[in-house]
Amino acid sequence: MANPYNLSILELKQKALEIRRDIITMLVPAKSGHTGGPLSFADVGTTLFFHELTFDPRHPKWEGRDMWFWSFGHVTPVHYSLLAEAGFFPKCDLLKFRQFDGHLQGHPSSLDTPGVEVSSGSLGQGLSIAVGAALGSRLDGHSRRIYALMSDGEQQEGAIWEAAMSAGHYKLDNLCGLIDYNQAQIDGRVEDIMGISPLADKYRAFRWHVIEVDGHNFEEILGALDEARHTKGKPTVILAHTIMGQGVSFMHDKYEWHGKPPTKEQAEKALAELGTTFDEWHNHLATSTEPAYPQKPAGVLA
Ligand SMILES: Cc1ncc(C[n+]2csc(CCOP(=O)(O)OP(=O)(O)O)c2C)c(N)n1
Repeated sequence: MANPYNLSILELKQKALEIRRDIITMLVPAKSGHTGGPLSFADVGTTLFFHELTFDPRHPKWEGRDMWFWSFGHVTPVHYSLLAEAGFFPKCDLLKFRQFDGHLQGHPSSLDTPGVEVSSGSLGQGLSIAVGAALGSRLDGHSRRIYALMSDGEQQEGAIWEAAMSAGHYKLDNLCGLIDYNQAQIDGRVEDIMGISPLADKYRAFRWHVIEVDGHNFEEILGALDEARHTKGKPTVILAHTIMGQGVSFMHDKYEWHGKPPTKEQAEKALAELGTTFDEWHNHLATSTEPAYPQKPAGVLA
């Protein structure tokens, strides 16, 4: 089992930059959608898709794949960009985000989009689904790993804690939770709206192994994913400390960017900071009409 890209840290940094360019560019024609959370999760997401997960984009339902359940559904700009960059569909599709003639809905739909394991948007459900998949995989004797991608705001949902209790009780060491801990949510700071700290202690009390990392430091993210894979007898959760809007100075740590897209002018400013222009990156996406398949597919074609 291996990731089909297996990028180096230098390559991961470049890919994360491209993911941020995709996010900003696709939000302009959409005229709606989320910007802040996708930018904060871009580095963790890139590490997962381009170093950690086992999958074959030619065969999204390949039996040998790892499974990732995207519980905070609203961050579709980063979710779809990762899937497109990884080859699940052509990158030009990103320009049809949230439009009637595209397959990329505002919140992810497993019926419409290859690589979306489960539809989401209603916060707090992904960990329960992941626990079921982890138990099922264990029953089947399958060695795949299960990843539950969550946000900090959604830790306020009660269902998370029933699922966390089950995962600890059943010692699901094939399960890894990742939390985008950017301290921001839809209308303010998480600690002001409904405090979730001490989050690490809470998960430890529910019998999880807890790792805290700087979610913009690739060495730390890689180290944590490796440690999670080697942790036996309990599930692992990685608290990735991130910054809302990371990569764009005027969005940095501003919860106001939770759920609005940039205007064309704001996108130009953001893309200049990301080393390109709107026209250049839009043209790059528009002309990428074939899926970017990996040179070494992990799956059935290997
Ligand atoms: C069950 C449920 N309640 C409320 C919402 C509305 N909602 C959408 S995003 C969001 C904030 C969640 O916080 P977080 O995911 O940490 O936000 P981000 O870091 O992306 O700003 C809320 C309350 C929802 N999608 N689902």
